Amino acid sequence: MSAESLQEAEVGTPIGRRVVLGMAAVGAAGVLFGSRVQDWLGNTLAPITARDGTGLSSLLPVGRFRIYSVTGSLPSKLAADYHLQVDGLVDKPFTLTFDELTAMPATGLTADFQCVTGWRVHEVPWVGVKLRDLLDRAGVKHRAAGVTFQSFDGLYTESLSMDQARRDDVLVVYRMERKPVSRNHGGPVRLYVAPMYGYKSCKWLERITVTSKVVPGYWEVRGYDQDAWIGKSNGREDAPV
Ligand SMILES: Nc1nc2c(c(=O)[nH]1)N[C@H]1C(S)=C(S)[C@@H](COP(=O)(O)O)O[C@H]1N2
Ligand SMILES: [Mo]
Repeated sequence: MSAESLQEAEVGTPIGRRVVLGMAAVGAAGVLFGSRVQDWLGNTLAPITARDGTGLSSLLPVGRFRIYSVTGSLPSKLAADYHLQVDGLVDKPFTLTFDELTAMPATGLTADFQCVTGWRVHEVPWVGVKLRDLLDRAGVKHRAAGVTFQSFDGLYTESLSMDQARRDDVLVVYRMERKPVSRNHGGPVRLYVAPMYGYKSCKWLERITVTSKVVPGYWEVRGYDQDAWIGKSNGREDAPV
């Protein structure tokens, strides 16, 4: 797919001034809320919405998902201006344009998306490049043990162990629900970690860094589990989902 056709698809999502102001307020509340994440994990009686600390969704009704951004705003980047950097403990660090990324072998996967606060979107079609393929292209050094993801929102980070990062169902995604990944959903490129809660799926992805240890991400330093297996982490011991 060309960057031009994506640009066309990405325009036309105006966010009014009132909505932007509202999002800033929600974002600030979300940051405060984050420090109390352990409280709500123990409080199963609270309504889901009361535990939804980073949601912008009441302000942005956009289909089946809720839209999250810990910064309280939604960064924007055209596919034509996009770069993905892969670096750290690798033999050959590199940077890809959007077209170079989408020219790599693609993987499609239809799977659920679930936030740790309880909402779930069933059977989402995702298309992207296996994270493993990007790691192999860079040549991971033997002593590497973790992979960190950085967002061009300037704040959000996430991480996986090397074993988790090399799974078949961990994708660097540029299509979601049969469309280019929208700005709201972290476009032009986001991560999708199928077996884990949504906070692992870093939006507005711009950098993948191989590290000697697993470095806790934005929500991990605020109390979420590093290993975010759906139904088996963050205080939940459900049957397999
Ligand atoms: N950059 C960034 N990525 C992020 C988040 C965020 O706030 N900022 N929120 C995470 C959480 S908690 C969830 S559930 C999903 C939500 O994805 P969506 O906004 O596309 O529904 O994004 C994840 N990735
Ligand atoms: Mo989430």
